Amino acid sequence: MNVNQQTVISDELCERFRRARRVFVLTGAGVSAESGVPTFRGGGQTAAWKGMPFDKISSAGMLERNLPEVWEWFNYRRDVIEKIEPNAAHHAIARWQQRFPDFTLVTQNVDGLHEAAGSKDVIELHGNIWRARCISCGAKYNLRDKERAAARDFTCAECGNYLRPDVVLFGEMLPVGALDRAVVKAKSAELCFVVGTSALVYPAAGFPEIAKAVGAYIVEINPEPTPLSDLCDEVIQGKAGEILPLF
Ligand code: BV8
Repeated sequence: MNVNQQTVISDELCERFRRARRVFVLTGAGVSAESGVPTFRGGGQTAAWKGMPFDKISSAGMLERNLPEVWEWFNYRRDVIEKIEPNAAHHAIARWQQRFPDFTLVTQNVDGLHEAAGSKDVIELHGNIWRARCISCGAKYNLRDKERAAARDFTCAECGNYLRPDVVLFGEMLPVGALDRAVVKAKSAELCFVVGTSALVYPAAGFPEIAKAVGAYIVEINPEPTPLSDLCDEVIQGKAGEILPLF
């Protein structure tokens, strides 16, 4: 173990990390911050769009009232993140998946960077900004398809109705399969990492509480304290891209 690792990671956590079999990781926007993806809160910034706070433009109500405006917001964000690469935190988490027999990665992020770093079977709680779906027949479309995205062609090839971003907006239910899988895995976790989330959005922020209730060791990695910090067994104040590669 190098000196830096010793100053950052407790012996207890090192031993647990070495012995663990069932590991649960929850990530938020902070894990993509060092890649250059703007976070929503924290660091003195809040994402806003034409003066609207992001949880208003990214809401079920706005989608019903003004789908074109929601598309403009998501088109802007795809343009911002299109050339962004995964960072050392994403790569470290992808390596962990090979290390533990029962590894679960649950992300609140919609940027697709975990998959780009090689993580498999990622539970995307809030969907994916690179997918669109038809509001009536549910057909899905890949927005990395340059032509469709450039043409801003958001009509369904199957039924002709409108497409929407395949992302969970505020006030919308999470994908049932994703939610159920995450709950089952949180309930069997021995070691739970909470990386780069302000822990304000539910039900995602509830998973560490579920893991804690079954005796998992909870570790938070974030430069700033969060409402979850007091629940954690260990809080490592730092950047994900610097801390995770130390394990
Ligand atoms: C729902 C997609 C049922 C859109 C997003 C209790 C139970 C259930 C629901 C609720 C509840 N209380 C309130 C609700 C409603 C709401 C909610 O939670 N509101 C909060 C704000 C109070 N929840 C919902 O609506 C959810 N739906 O529960 O369905 C239902 C239905 C109807 C009515 C009631 C219930 C749906 C939530 C999903 C919303 N969609 N995203 C889009 O992307 O535009 S959520 C959005 O916030 C993003 O996905 C984001 O990931 C997520 C959470 O934010 P974070 O990821 O934590 O990011 P943030 O910027 O906040 O923080 C970054 C952190 O990183 C900071 O702490 C910072 O310090 C740290 N950081 C910075 N740099 C680094 C770093 N960390 C490490 N390294 C660094 N380098």
